Amino acid sequence: MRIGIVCYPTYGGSGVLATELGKALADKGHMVHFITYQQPVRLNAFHANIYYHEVQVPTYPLFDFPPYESALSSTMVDVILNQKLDLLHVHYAIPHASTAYLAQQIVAKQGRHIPFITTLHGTDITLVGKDKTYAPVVAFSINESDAITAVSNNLREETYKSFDIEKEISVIYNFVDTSRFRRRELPHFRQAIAPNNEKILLHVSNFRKVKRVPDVVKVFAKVREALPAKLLLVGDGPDRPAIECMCRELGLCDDIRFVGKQEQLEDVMSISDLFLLPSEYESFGLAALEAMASQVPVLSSNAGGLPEINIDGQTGYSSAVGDVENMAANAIRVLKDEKLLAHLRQGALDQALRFHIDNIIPQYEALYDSVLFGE
Ligand code: GMT
Repeated sequence: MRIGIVCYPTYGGSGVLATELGKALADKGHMVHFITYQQPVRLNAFHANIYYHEVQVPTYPLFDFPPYESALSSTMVDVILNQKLDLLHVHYAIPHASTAYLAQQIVAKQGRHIPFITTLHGTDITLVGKDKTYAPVVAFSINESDAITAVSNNLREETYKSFDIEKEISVIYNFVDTSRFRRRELPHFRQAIAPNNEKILLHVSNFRKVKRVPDVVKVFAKVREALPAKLLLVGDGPDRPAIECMCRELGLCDDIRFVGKQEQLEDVMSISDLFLLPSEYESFGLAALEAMASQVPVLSSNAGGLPEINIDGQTGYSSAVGDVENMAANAIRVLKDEKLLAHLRQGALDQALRFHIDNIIPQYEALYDSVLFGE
């Protein structure tokens, strides 16, 4: 098939997932055309079946807000017609579903039918999407999609609760490439971070309010009182300056390391002992799944789709949102008990294998077939 993929090309989970999906489809012989405003971060090697089409957004003195959506729809039209795409798969509803709808209408005038599939990822529904500034366009364009998928049951339910959706939303879970995310011994790296064999806790996010990064630091402060430990904070975002202040105020600067955005996430995961994800909401929690594949147990909140991924007592533990005491108690218990840590490590790996890329890609291919051929 000739598949157009539209996504955010940044470090966010939806862009990562869309890029990994495109790479896997290309490996299976499909022609994949990425249409984005910059090269997706995980699209970092040449592949004969992958094409990248950059959306150019010209500036003009009249534009306080250059019309990105129009540029994106026009680029979609160009790629659909010139690359003879069979279908479009757009990730994150805003604005990709409405721009796909517009492109579909434009090429229809030229006698071409192009179906589009919308994959809902999380805040496109639960936070930004249902804001009344966007809601009518989001609801309309989801309903106009030829197929709709959500990355967890929880997100599917949230979408039906938030919008008047007339169509079936299929759940296709996110996936992980367990040959890339697997635990490897990296003694030099580990030694550099934890020279006295301290336990290593890890958090990866875009440092937005919904991630509750202050809870990560509060949990770590309690762990640090109980045992020698280091905290790695991966990623960047609006809350980072406040978190840096918090570390200074708590006198934890020597034990907390901000490592910024990381491409070699699998290495960071390989040296970690526990992954912390105390989010206010998480449709899925892709980074938690990547941690599990690296045999890192997860301590998460029980918000959104997280209980579908992180099974309490098997792959880690889950706590109520904001229950820092409970999360810290779990962390201390796990880190002090090597047997329990080993049990959770194995549980995490077993769970990650259920979300193995090879189990999920055929579900997308079957969906494409059903959209194109009604099978
Ligand atoms: O909302 C975000 O944090 C960004 C968004 C994205 O586009 O990366 O993340 C969402 O999609 C990911 C991939 O499906 C999920 O793993 C995240 O749980 C989800 N984030 C939220 O629901 C907050």
